[in-house]
Amino acid sequence: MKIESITLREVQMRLKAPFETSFGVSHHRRIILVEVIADGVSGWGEVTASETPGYNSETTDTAWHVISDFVAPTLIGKTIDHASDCPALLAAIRGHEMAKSGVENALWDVEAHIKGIPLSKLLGGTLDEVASGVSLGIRENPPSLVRRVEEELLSGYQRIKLKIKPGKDLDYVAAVRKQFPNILLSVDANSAYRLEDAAHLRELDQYNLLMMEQPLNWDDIYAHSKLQSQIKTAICLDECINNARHALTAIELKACRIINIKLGRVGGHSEARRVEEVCRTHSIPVWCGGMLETGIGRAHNIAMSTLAGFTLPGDVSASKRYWAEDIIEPEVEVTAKGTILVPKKSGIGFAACRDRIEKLTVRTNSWSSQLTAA
Ligand code: OSB
Ligand code: MG
Repeated sequence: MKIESITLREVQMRLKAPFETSFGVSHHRRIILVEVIADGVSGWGEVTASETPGYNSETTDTAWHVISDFVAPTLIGKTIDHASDCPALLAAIRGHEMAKSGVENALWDVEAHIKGIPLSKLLGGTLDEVASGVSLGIRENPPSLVRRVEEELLSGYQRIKLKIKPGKDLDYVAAVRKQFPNILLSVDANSAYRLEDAAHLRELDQYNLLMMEQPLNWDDIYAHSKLQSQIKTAICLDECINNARHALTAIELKACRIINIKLGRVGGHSEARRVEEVCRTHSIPVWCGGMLETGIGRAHNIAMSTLAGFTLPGDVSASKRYWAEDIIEPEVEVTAKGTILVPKKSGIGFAACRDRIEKLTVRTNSWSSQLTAA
């Protein structure tokens, strides 16, 4: 595959409803879409960085800078056999996994189109439908959260995850658990607690939670190993895991019993497959996390979730939960039993709506191999 052009577009999209986590409230998204053309075939990727560095250290603007000044100039004009050759070419760029992931994943879409197979198959996936759960933002009071949970359960979602932070935790979880004694329920703290809060977090043990996601510092695997030995609830690491080495470290330190894989956070499909393999080999279940993506990112998440290690429902839900109108055709839909059917068309299996993307675009940058040919 000769990488002939790379185009970045920043699209701005308003969320249907604000989404509150322990690190802030998100009302609208600034998302970078990546289109790569190789051997005349177009592929799409999405950069999952947030607008602020509250989840991890990347932002929409750091990703724009890193792709524009380092990733695109390195790749343009290069010929590679497989999208999986991409990480080696980008190895000199430290960190910035989300920036690299947006570009690498577009190449995976191209490769699947060239081969005429769904991306899920190119990745080695085996499932033809994936289990879907939802992540619910922090609410003003427990009763309003209980109402939201009920709506999502009626739509069929298989697992409910509640965002928590100090002061908005025990009462909320207790209210939901009381109303729904048997559902798969988990919590996500996005690094809002400290090891000194262990006794407080142990209170959550009584609610039979599937997991407690990323309670402690975003970059501290060791502290999670100390906490896991003090609580019964399984810890799931999100923010801490940027690659397969981190996953192995966390597993060997017994810092978690579950891992959430996010494509952007680990740098793209190549590394995500390695994380899945490490976890599967050590009998650690994985599931696909979400970053309030457009349909392009959702499509990549669906393809990844077909790998054998993804045995728990993910945070990949219907387009209409987030967007009045998504930028792909068809939109992502969820069945009454809470599953997403894996597309059988080639590539990501959803078409990017160019007209709509054009209307939402606020800036572009592009590279073409003709211009850089020596
Ligand atoms: O920690 O999983 C997270 C959204 C933004 C940043 C971090 C997280 C989330 C979510 C949303 O939980 C999941 C989704 O996209 O539905
Ligand atoms: Mg999380």
